[in-house]
Amino acid sequence: MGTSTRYITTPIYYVNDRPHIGHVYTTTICDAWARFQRLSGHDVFFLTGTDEHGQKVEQSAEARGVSPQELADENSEEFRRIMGMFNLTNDEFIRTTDPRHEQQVQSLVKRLMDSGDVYLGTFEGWYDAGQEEYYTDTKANEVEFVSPISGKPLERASEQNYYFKLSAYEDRLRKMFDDHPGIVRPDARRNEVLGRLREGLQDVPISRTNFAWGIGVPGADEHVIYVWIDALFNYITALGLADSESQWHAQRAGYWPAGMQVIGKEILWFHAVIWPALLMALELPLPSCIYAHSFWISEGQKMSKSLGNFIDLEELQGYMEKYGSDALRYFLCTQGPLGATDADFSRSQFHETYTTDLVNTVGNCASRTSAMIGKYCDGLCPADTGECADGGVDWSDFTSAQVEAAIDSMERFDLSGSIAAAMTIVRRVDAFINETAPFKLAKDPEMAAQVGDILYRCAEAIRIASCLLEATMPEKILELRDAWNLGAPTGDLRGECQWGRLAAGTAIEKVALFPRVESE
Ligand code: ME8
Repeated sequence: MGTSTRYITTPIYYVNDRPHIGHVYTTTICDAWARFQRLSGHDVFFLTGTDEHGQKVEQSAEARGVSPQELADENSEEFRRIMGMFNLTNDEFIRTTDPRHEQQVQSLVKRLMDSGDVYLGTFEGWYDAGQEEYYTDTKANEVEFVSPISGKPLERASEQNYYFKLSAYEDRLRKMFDDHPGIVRPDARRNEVLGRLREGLQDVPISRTNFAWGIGVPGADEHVIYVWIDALFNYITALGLADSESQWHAQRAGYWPAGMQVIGKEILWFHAVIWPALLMALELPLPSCIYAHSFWISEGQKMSKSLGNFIDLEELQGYMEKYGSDALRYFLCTQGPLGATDADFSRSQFHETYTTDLVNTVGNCASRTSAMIGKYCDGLCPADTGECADGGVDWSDFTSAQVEAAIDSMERFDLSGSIAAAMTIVRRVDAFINETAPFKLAKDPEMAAQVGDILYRCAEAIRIASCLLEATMPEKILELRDAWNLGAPTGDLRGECQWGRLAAGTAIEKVALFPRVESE
């Protein structure tokens, strides 16, 4: 990726469910990435939203005695509420019931019909009428042609559907993975897709006739476009890509292709195979990266509806009230299931991370440094006279290596790696204070210049680390910026992180960023 525009997307969330930690997680990590790119001066477009069509929504609405649109309106609002609650800075919140999306989906499907990539085909199989479900021949044989649920015989039935010619893209998809191995990450996920790709691809039905809540197939209204096709298109309809007359198009078309499309691992196949094939069929460029993270589990257990153990918004709000919103963001970004393995959300782990990293490291280091500057330097940033022993560290080299590591990790969507580089700086400052003991030197007036030099290095290194941590903890770093008179971010992150930017004489106020919290 070069400089300039950066487009990042989350999945769009189903409105037949209540928002929970999974949705907050994906949106938060995307937010941290988006903020980091903005701090680096890039022109970012960050998209999230809700997936509102399909049979499940229709059924949930029916069960509640409301219309599907009413249900969608109500629950979409719940998801939109997350954005404010968790300090998320999405640039758009798309809804698939927005007519601007619906019209574009129809014109995209029309294009695919015109090019022959979507065709009307007939499907034949063994139908379980009670379940409205087809069985393959093998499966029907296994259940002896009787529905295991109702006990009634399966019927031989056929149905006409529109199909997407996925099979025609098998070779091009393989070539895509050869030419751009980083298009699906992490590696474990790419290998999973490659494994399935080797089994061959079949055309996929992309329309349904057994319910009505969806977007009609152009010219064949009794067919509703399959919710997954409708949903995948959100990533381009939000940019107005299929409506060149629209304002969305005028302002946003330039953001495509996306730099980062973040999803959970359960929807990998749709994003890593069907989505690129659709884009190929539409002759649109492919995203740079589809990143499929793993899952949060809760206190060692898989979260599921039947167990009722989803960490919900109320519980997350409880964490925010107790520890602060930035602490939750920090926990999600550093301890989350970003890689190929699941992560456990546990109270004790949360508390420990908060105490170790934020109270004892970042908070303590900033408060120690600012308190000493208050006490020994009248609250003004001392000048760097070059007198102090560096403690074996070339601070300029050391910090710039960490800055590069932090930026580089963020490019690869390695959020915890990026944060770890910033924390390496903070930990080094802590050790440096212990090694050089400015609080002891300060007892001797002759050592004033040395004390000043030590404290300059501490404050400057903390300032640089804070620039790198700002995307993850925007509120606390703003507090630090205010207390230390660091000004607003300039949009040149690398430049801001250059050693020596902190001017002597800057008023440094004492800060207490992360109060200690008692564990339960
Ligand atoms: O799948 N841990 O929507 P959805 C981490 N509408 N992340 C989790 C999670 C967990 N335990 N559970 C869910 C859909 N997520 C479709 C997507 S996109 C064109 C259509 C997150 O409401 C994760 O990002 O079920 C996952 O992919 C997403 O929520 C699924 O949300």
